[in-house]
Formats: sequence, structure tokens, C-alpha cells
Amino acid sequence: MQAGNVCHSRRCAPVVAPHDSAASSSRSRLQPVRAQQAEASPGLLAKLGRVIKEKAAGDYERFFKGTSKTRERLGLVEELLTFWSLEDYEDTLEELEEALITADFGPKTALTIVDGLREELKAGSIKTADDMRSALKRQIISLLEPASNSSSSSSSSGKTSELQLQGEPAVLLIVGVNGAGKTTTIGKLAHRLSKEGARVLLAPGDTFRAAAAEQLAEWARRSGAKMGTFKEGGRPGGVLAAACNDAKQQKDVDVVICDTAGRLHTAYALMEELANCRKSIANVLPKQPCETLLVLDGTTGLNMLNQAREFNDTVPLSGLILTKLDGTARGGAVVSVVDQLKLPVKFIGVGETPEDLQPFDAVNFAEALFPAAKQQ
Ligand SMILES: Nc1nc2c(ncn2[C@@H]2O[C@H](COP(=O)(O)OP(=O)(O)O)[C@@H](O)[C@H]2O)c(=O)[nH]1
Ligand SMILES: [Mg+2]
Repeated sequence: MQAGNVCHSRRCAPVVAPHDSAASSSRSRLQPVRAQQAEASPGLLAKLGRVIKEKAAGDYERFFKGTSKTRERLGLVEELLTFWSLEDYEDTLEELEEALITADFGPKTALTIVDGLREELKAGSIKTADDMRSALKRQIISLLEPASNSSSSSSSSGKTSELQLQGEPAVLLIVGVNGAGKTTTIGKLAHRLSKEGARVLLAPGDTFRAAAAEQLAEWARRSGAKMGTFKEGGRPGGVLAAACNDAKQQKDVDVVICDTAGRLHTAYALMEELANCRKSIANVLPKQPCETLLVLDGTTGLNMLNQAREFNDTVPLSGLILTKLDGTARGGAVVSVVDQLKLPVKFIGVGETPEDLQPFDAVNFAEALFPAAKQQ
């Protein structure tokens, strides 16, 4: 297929100068937002990450449902929390550590959690089952938060779980191995951003397979995004640069989301190509990409750790997206990955519909894994 100039979106209408009156009418959907911030478009974008996160907070049900398999796997923990006694808490901690490991928290992270609980027990601040459950959640949140707490945007790393959209346009580079869920995640992201009034362009950087561009074009159609020009067998960096250049020149796009071909983190040449993609984007828009996000298949559990390290060495990552958590009991790996890589999880995938990409929230995550007994 030559998907070149594929453009299903109503926004792919002729591009017009920013102050053209025709442009105003074609952008009517954006007017309320844009009018408020007139020339401060970067302000609108900067807020979008927070807006999306706040709106999703009301969608805890979906988050809860999407983590059900991991919660079931951790069922034993509920028993431990209910029937432990102060006299033999060491046995309880040992069993708890094992239970966490079965849900892919990983030995190191499970030990950190249990050590934290032991400290609190020794200090006498845990006496009841509720105290124990709260302390467990606190430990998990504190592991998830150094890198992913929204308030940590002021932290030294500057890495936050909120999507950081900066620049005109802001560019997101999405990377990962084959089948991790990159293209689906891009579609879901486009859907969320479009819903908030952002004008999105999807750049088909997976030039190996025409089917990949078709899949992306379908998401563009569904989300009302603009679709970039596809060049089968073309240089991915060139395709992404062309999309960024188009957005820069035409000024009709707020966010460019760049798809890339899946690659094994062990394939040196392909990983180098990814570094080139990043450079090609920066050649057109020097401060971009503002986010480089690694999509990880949540069903692979702890195996994702090595993958993430290799990708991070090639293209410095600003965050992670963990997909398919709905299909796995290995959700504890989310905590392990953040604990060990100190990279924030920005979104989790909990299903295949557009709404099933949920902004990650450490408190909600801990709550979903260890709900208060009466909620179960
Ligand atoms: N259940 C579930 N399936 C997902 C999720 N994200 C992606 N998928 C599926 O995973 C498969 C691979 O996704 P795709 O986006 O093509 O992966 P890519 O090769 O990384 O671009 C598709 O069948 C998607 O529908 C998710 O969060 N939950
Ligand atoms: Mg793909």
C-alpha cells in the first residue's frame, strides 16, 4: 500500500495561515480553549497532561477492573494482613515477601517493601490489620512516587507521571519492541488529546510494514487526528522529520505523535536507527521530542527491565507506558520497574478501547491492588 497522503481527518482540510478566517472556522472546536490563552498556546499544552490525569481520576472503576488479575494473584496478602499477630510478624513478613514476588514485584523491590514494614513494626506504628494494609500501600506509593508523583515535577529529576507537552508543536516519540502496543497506545493517546482540543498529527515512522501505517491511519480517522505521509521502506528518521516539518510550517498541529517500528533491544543497528529518529526530529524542532516514551508489554513482567535499560541507553527516556495490564497477574512489575529505573510510568493500558489508556496514579494503583477489606 502506498498510504502517502492518507488523510481521513476532517482537520486534513487545506492548511491555511494561522490568522486566516477560514482557519478560524475550521478550528472552531478549539476556539474556547484557544481564545483564553490567545498567544499562550504552550500554556494550553503544558496543562493538558494535568487535565487528562484529573479527568481520569474519576474513572477509577476502569483502573480497578484493569488490575483485577494482579489483585487476584495477591489474594493471599489479604489473608496475611487480616490474620497476622504482633508476636510472629517475622513469619508474616516472610510470607508477604513471597506473595509479592509471585505478582512480579521482583525480589529486590519485595525486600525493600518488607524491610520498610519491619521498620514500622519495630517502631510500634503498626498494630492492626488496617495499620498493616495502610503501611503496605504507603511503602508501594513511596517507591512509585520519587519518579512519578505529579508533585515531583519540582524534584531534581524533573520527571513526572504527567505528560509534559512543550513546544509548538510538542513531539512525542514512542518506542518499544514489536507487539508491545505502541500503535494502539498512540491511537488511544490521540483520542485523549483530541478530546481536550489539541490538534494531533500521527507520524508513521514504522516504515517496514504498510499494515502499520494502515493501523495508524485507522486510529487517526477514529480520533480525528491528521495522518502524516507514509513512505514504505523509507528512512524512518526522514518520515518523522517530514511530519515535524509539516507541522512546523503549517502551524496547524499542537502535538505530533511519532510511531516507530518495533525492535529488539538487542539489535544494535535498529537501536542506532532509533537514535537517528530522535536526531532527525531535533534537527527540525531543536527542543523536541519533549517526551520519549517506552511502551512495555505488561504481560512480560520483570523481563521488561532489561529491555527498558537498553532503550534508555539509546534514547534517553522520559517515561514508560505499560500496556495489557488487564491481561496479566504480573502487575507488580510496575512497582519494580519504577523502583529500579527511576523512570515514571505515565500511562497504563487496561484494555483495547480508546478509554483504556489510563494516566498512571501511584495512589490509585496501590489502592487497586490492596483495596480496603470491605470493598473486595
Ligand atoms: N488487552 C490489551 N491489549 C492491548 C493493549 N494495548 C495493546 N494491545 C493489543 O496488543 C496488540 C499489539 O498492539 P500494537 O499496537 O499493534 O503493537 P506495536 O507492534 O507495538 O505497535 C494489539 O492486538 C493490541 O490491540 C492493552 O492495554 N490491553
Ligand atoms: Mg505498531
